[in-house]
Amino acid sequence: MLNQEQMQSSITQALHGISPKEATPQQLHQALGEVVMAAISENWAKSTQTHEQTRRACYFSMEFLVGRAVYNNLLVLELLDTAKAAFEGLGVSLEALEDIEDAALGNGGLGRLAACFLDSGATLNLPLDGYGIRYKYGLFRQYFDENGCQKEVPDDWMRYGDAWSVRREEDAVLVQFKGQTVRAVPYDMPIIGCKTNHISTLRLWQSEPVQTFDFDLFNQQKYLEAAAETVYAEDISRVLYPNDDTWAGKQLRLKQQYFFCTASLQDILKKHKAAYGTLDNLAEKLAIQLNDTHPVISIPELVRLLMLPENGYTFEQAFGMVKQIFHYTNHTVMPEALEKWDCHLVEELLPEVYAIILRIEEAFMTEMYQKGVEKEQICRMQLVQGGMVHMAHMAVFVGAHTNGVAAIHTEILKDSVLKDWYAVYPERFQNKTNGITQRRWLALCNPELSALLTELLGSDDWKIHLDQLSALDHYAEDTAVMERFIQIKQTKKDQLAAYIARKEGISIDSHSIFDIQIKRLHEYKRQLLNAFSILYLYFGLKDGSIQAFTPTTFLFGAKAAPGYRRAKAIIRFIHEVAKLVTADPEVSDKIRVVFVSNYNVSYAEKLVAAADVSEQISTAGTEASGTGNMKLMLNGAVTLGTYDGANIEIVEEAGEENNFIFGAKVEELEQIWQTYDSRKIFAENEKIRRVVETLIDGTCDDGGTGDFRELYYALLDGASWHAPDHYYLLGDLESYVEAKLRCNTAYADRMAFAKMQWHNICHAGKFSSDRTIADYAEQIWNIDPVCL
Ligand code: 26Q
Repeated sequence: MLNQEQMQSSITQALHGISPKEATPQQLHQALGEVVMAAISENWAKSTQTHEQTRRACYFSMEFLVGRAVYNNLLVLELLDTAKAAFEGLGVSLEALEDIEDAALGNGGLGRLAACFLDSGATLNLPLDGYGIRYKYGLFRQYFDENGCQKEVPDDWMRYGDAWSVRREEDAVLVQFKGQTVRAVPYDMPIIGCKTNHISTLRLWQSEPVQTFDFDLFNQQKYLEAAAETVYAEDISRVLYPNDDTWAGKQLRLKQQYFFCTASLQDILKKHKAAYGTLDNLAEKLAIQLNDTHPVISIPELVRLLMLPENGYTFEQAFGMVKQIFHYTNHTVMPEALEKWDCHLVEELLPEVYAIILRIEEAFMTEMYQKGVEKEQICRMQLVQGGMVHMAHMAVFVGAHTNGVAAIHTEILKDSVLKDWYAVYPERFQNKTNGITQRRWLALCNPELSALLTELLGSDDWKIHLDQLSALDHYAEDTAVMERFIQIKQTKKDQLAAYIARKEGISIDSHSIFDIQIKRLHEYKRQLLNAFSILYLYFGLKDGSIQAFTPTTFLFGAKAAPGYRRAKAIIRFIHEVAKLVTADPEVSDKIRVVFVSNYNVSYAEKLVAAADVSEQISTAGTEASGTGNMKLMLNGAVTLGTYDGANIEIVEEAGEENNFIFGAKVEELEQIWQTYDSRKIFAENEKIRRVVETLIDGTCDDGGTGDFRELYYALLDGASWHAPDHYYLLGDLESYVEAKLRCNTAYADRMAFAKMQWHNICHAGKFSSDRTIADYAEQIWNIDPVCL
């Protein structure tokens, strides 16, 4: 493709006279981006054309958490070594690009999943493209003040340009709200397949004014007013909402949703007409996957567009097409996350769309009566209910398929959350267990382990066939190989320790166990349970009830939604625990606690590669799937977790004996809740009481805010919206600590522990997003690979 010399001279050219040694990392990045983008442009254009001329799938998502593009793109193009050499040839280092910011256009799991899916689609040669929003500000950057409180700063990720996007002025479309019209301008990012020439597209829409300036106002010297339209228009794609898993009925959020949905649909229809000269075969050529309910407004919008005079379909015709085109993925069972929009808000902003929603509701009622569904059940199922539009109901009713993201999650959908729907439309429900791309989450983040795997397999085909790792399972009995694995893990831990020393100013012992919990901060994910278990160990070590203990570093990485008080209180509490153990010479060589700041995709790449133990401790039945669990497994961490989400399938694949599973199961919890009394545990179990009391007895200081006391009462007395200890922390604490200690003891035999880790790596094949996407392609989208 490009050799070192060509790359070197192209970069020099792209620097436009700036000498490489004087160039900033951002300038080097920009230049390298230009060079690579030019090199792929032909394959990209060909792929785009092919997609437009075949049955294809579009992934609609409010979030694509792509992370840093530069290293990944070089990796899949097999240009990493070339680029390294070229940079060295110019007297600079490729590592300078470590300073390049992540594109954090997503919150967490759902957004990162969308990015992994596009990566897999490109690699599998599937005609699959992504559509979303080009937020000016992605997820906030996080730091902690001197008290361990989270502070947020805007993430101005394009400050120095955006080397991996192309603005496509010619594809801009208009978006109309009642009383406001804006222009949607697409920026395309290439999604480069691995070991193929195929390149897919992530098309992100940016909101701009139709007219930049009101010249009349300008001439009247009303300068602010003259520019007001610009400000209002740009508001729409200005910032990513930083909550995940809680819904708030904000008008701007609805505008964002409609903005990118209509822009994407208009774009798809335009391209379809150009390719086929008609929309009659639209349903034959198109599948749209809705990433949660966030893009569900697409459903009435597509009906509306098809009914426009220029397209000329009746409601019945349009609705018939739309029912075949859309498919819906559910990502959560938490009631507080379900999107319901106030009818007045929808009608006010989008009167024509609202009218279509009412017609869909009519069609729903007709169909239910036809099917003889009971009246009460129909009422529970209505799309419009209590003055709200229930987006999940619309998605299941109109969508051809509905899927959950792990086996247990799909079962929960079928027998509780969407039970009424499953009874009427059982054939619509499917499971698609999530996956992750092994390109970023092994090849890129762990080249040392990758090299070993490639050597043992005699090829690096595992990069596109992760199943092949199962052939390496027997090396668990090969001491020489295990010793090399242990050495590699040590290298990754050394590297992480060095990074943490530099970034956080904290030195950790890289020979201790690295026990890692990295994910968004949520009560249901139970970071507080982890903190409690650490305190339990701490007191046990101090009073001598725990004797043998391998030194462990407990690492946390998490962002809390800025308005989520309890989540922020938990962050502060963990900082307090960290202070407590660090300051105590009796234990500080046994336990260290570090909360890393600004956890993001690039940080995750370093953490997953270095982990020994993967904390996946959500209350059974709350985590739909989890995907971090898979990333850690693939890099040889054992799972310390509950029977929840994909953990269940992970231990099914890798063996319960190679992981540490604890806690109440979903079926058990149903019983337990009938009589659960956290106060009773608190009263009867002295050790648990000791731990929980640290919230209020002065051991940990919340700076007089009362935030820790609030956590304390939530556990013991509950609140108006939740029963006491709603996530069963006190109930699971003993069995959790027991599992943690078992894990700690197991590690003392480093060789035996390495074998467990190795088995996890070798059985991670199922969790490649290549498998997930091949299943979507075959069982939902009905699309085939393309040839260029
Ligand atoms: C909705 C309305 C208004 C504002 C924000 C939101 C919003 C945004 C993001 C609601 C939910 C999300 C994100 C949810 C999410 O990330 N869910 C996770 O999805 C992963 C991929 O399937 C799963 O692995 C996780 O278990 C699930 O929690």
